[in-house]
Amino acid sequence: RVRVRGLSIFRPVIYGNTAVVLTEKERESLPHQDHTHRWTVAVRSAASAPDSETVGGADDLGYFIKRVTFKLHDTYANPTRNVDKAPFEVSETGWGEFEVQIRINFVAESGEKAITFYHHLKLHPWTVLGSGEPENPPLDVAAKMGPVHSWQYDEIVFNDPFQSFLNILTAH
Ligand code: SLL
Repeated sequence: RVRVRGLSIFRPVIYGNTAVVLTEKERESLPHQDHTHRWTVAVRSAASAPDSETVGGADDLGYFIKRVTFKLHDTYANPTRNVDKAPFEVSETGWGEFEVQIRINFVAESGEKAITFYHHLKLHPWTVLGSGEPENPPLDVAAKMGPVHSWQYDEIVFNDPFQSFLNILTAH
């Protein structure tokens, strides 16, 4: 296996979450009635043109990512969620914000070690109300403000990649 010395190649990604306030009806139909939000945490390509359905490109990371492990807060049942194909995302309901550990494993041909991102799951928007200080508005106000989005851009860099992995990367 031959490394291409001196070469760096990167793939741009975004990772983060969207969240919406549950309606009264949705809350009543859930096993956990204290849950207030539905959210999706995801890793997506930043290379493809965004479409109207999703932020970023949902489906084109699978050629170099083998698995994404989302480690949720311990209050969730089975907090370690493995996703083995695109779209690399987890959707849940809940009531609180917490830090999600996002571990990315690359395809075996890459010979690359896993990398880890951390994302603060964002549920509550900020507004400036009467007091003049930024604050999280009450749920009914937040519901009218629409979905919360919290995304970060990053570039996954591969240094001295194996020739075979470079071929995979550049074929896409
Ligand atoms: C907080 N430090 O106190 C955070 C913890 C935990 C969020 C937030 C649902 C868990 C379940 C859930 O939203 N956990 O399924 O009951 O704000």
